[in-house]
Amino acid sequence: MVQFEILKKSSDADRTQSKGRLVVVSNRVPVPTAAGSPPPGGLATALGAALETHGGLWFGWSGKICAENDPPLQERTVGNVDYAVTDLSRRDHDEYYHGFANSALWPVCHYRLDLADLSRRNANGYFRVNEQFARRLARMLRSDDDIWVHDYHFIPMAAFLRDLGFTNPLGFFLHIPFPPSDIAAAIPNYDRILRSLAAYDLVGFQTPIDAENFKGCLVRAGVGTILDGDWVQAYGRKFRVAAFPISIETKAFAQEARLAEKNIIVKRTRQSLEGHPLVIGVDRLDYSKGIKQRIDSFATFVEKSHAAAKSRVTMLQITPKSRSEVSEYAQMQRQVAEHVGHVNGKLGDVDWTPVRYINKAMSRAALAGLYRMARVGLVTPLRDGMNLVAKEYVAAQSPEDPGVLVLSRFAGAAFELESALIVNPYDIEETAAAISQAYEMPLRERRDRWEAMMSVLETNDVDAWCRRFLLDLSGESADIKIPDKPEVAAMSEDEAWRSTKPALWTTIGR
Ligand code: ADQ
Repeated sequence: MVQFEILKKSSDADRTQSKGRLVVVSNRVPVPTAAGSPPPGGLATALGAALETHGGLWFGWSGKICAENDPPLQERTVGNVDYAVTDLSRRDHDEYYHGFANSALWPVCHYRLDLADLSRRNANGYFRVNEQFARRLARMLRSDDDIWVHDYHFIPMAAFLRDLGFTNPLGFFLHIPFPPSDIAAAIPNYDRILRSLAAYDLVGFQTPIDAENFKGCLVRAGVGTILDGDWVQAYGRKFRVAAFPISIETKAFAQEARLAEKNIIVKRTRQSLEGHPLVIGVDRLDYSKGIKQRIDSFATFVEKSHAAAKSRVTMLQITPKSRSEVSEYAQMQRQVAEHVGHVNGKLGDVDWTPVRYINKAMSRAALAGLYRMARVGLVTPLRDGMNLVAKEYVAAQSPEDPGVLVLSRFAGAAFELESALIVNPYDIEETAAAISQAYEMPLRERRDRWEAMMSVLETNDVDAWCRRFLLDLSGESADIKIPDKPEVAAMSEDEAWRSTKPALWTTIGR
């Protein structure tokens, strides 16, 4: 066992900054390769920049499966950043990644108990792999490191590190939603999951509702007390719980969209449309994204709107396949493809395919250009932590002639992008009406709505998100003395919405 006492404080020579290093733990790690890597996404760029500034270590899974049971650590240093990754054995991959993370935590956190594998079969694998990762990480940690763990794959990381003697500031950010207690309690080993989250100093969620849901879980389980501000006391520890809405590289994405006219995919799409208007949807293939309902809403819009049918509006749904090894995903792929065929058969003509459905990943430049070309952006997940596509669509628009975002109220992005047309994605008629409103919206209103959303994205870009989390993490520790306060009941979902974003609350009613 690695004991804290044997970990030396790093010498001044070890440190590139006056502060300690930043250590990021995430399931996938964008290790730069000698051959050159594909351009990283916004999150990787922001975290990479923070790591480069502080000096740091990025640790996680390599994304590969290997035949060995105890695969070695693969390390690489680029600039100021050390990367350390490990493969997973087939058994670990099946139990930890596909089994518990993607077949239990993912569906439950997206409010889909009907799709969750709620047996305890894979839970042991999940905790076992987390312990292995924690032990490996422990060997590389210094006492002055700040550690930032990402997402549902690594919830137990802090608890294992605490067991190994680490008292470092430990932060956690959940990229996906956190459901209310009556749903969350279905997670196998629920109490251990709550206890594991309580081992962090700062637990970050995408929205205030997710944060309130987590606090509500602690209170309902009788293990936690809500203190003043963001403070919570549970399982004998005091820690903070807060919302940190993730964002995109707003300026860079807008710039990419401005330059994308020349992109070959964008050119080919424009030519093929022959001047007909475009509606766009972009998502990983996942049941949380509401793709089938979206296609139904678009079809209803086309059926009801004479103008839309006459102008031969086209919906482009770009959906790279994901997690095909999980049976729900393979089944969904078949269902969506069949459904698109059915809609096109019913509504299309010899020279018009109303829905173009593409299972391809695209470059960021191509996506940016396609977003900009689309008169309406359809982002209608049934449940989503944030949904960066919504933010990318807004950032990509032309200020002179912006398109309109139709956004699910169940996407975390709805908290910030109040000027989108907010819809209930389960309500096909309502969403179809919103598409129609977007399609016909006058320029003045389109500009007003876009300017309001863009100003939010310019203030809260991914760098601001990253800075805010790290400042909050480094400015506190479980040792800080805070006065005990009487328990405050967790807010209800309605109260949380109203207290945080009154304007959105009224918008949703439309
Ligand atoms: P995701 O579920 O993957 O992320 P999202 O936030 O929309 O969802 O991010 C998807 C990203 O993939 C976007 O940057 C998008 O551009 C890109 N993408 C989608 N389709 C693509 C395609 N065909 N080709 C290339 N790129 C494509 C999880 C959570 C979200 C949360 C994010 C970040 O589920 O709720 O917003 O993490 O925290």
